[in-house]
Amino acid sequence: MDSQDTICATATATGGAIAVIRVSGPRAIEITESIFSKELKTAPAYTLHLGEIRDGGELVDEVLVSIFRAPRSYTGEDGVEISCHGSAYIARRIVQTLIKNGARQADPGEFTKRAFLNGKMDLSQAEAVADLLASQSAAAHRVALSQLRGGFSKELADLRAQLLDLTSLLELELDFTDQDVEFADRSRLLTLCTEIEQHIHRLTASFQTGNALKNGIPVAIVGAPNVGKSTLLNALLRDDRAIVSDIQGTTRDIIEDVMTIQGIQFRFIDTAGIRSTTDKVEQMGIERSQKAVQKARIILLMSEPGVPEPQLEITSGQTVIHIKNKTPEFQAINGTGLKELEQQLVRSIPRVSDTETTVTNLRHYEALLKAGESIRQVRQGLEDGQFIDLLSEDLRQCLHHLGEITGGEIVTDEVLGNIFSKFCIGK
Ligand SMILES: Nc1nc2c(ncn2[C@@H]2O[C@H](COP(=O)(O)OP(=O)(O)O)[C@@H](O)[C@H]2O)c(=O)[nH]1
Ligand SMILES: [Mg+2]
Repeated sequence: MDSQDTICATATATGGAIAVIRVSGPRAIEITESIFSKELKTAPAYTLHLGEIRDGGELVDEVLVSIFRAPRSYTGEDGVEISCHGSAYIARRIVQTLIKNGARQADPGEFTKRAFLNGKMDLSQAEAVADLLASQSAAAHRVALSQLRGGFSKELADLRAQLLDLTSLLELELDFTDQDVEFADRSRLLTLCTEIEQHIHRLTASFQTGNALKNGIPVAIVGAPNVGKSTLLNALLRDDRAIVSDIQGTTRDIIEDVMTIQGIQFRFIDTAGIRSTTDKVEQMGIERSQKAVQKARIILLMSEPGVPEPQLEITSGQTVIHIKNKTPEFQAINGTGLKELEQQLVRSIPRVSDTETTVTNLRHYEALLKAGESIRQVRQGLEDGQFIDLLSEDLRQCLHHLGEITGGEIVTDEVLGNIFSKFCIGK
């Protein structure tokens, strides 16, 4: 990718009343002017211009052109946004005309990539742009927006400052070890180190919730055949999603769908009733159910009078909600008790704090795990009375992994490619 290129792409989805074509790069204004009915060269930043787009002699559309000038634009470059009538054909024609006149079709995420390369945002903020576009619930939206606005970046900068403090304290001691003097107070080093370790740990711990919020909290509905699992799924989804019948073994595969309750997205998973069976297909379904149960964050364990709950192995991060169906208190079939169940589901999810960072991105989580491991080694070394010079390498590693998140450290083209190729074209 040549950052000297001028790129263009349609930035809006098809089907709207207007479409917006984005142009960015050193020749953005000049190229647009060459197909526009008015002069734009001297147009000040943030002005709007009504005029016509022509392809050769042919009128394509009457449009509104907005002017942005470097560095005060999304990408940090000169930019133009052309609002035209919302026809996929018109938008395509305008992009083609721009290309004919010297622009290049943008790659997915290329506008945001340029914003990152030009220092308009760090890597974690660029990733938040994609999360924001994909957000399906109020909670996911809130986390993405906070990350986009630099909440996480600020926290990482604080951590970095603490680590640099620790480094200089260590180096101070290193200067004096030659003279056999124990200079810096090891307990002070240890306190600082433990604080950093705990801070990183809090961030990695938030990933479990963060990741679930982004993709929907997995909730498995489990119980013996015929207790009403599929009926409950349909009730929760307000939809006839799963087949309900009084024949045991009706649900043979897992069925899942998402539903947002009070701003939190849940991913409900109806499982095949767990029983011993000789039917090969049903047995496969039961095995899938067991896997789904292992991955679930919440388990709705269903029974009915006279039918016991199946025995399950529950792991520490899982919440179990017991439901006794076909009783006066709960009837999946007519929605009795459903509101209370939904309240219970919402209450079982830790509220996303507005002040504390919630990590939602796997790449960030992995970098934080590595940073946490490095700082643990430093702490261990301090406790064991290891030589200081052996610890500075681990400290450097810790800084390096934190730097990977914001892109402050050198990030490879492969990492960048991975991140931005997931964006849509025009973003
Ligand atoms: N009386 C009553 N019957 C129910 C209720 N929920 C489900 N059923 C019936 O129980 C049978 C099995 O339901 P289904 O949802 O297929 O159970 P699953 O095998 O656990 O998925 C069906 O005949 C349902 O109509 C309920 O709340 N009350
Ligand atoms: Mg079923």
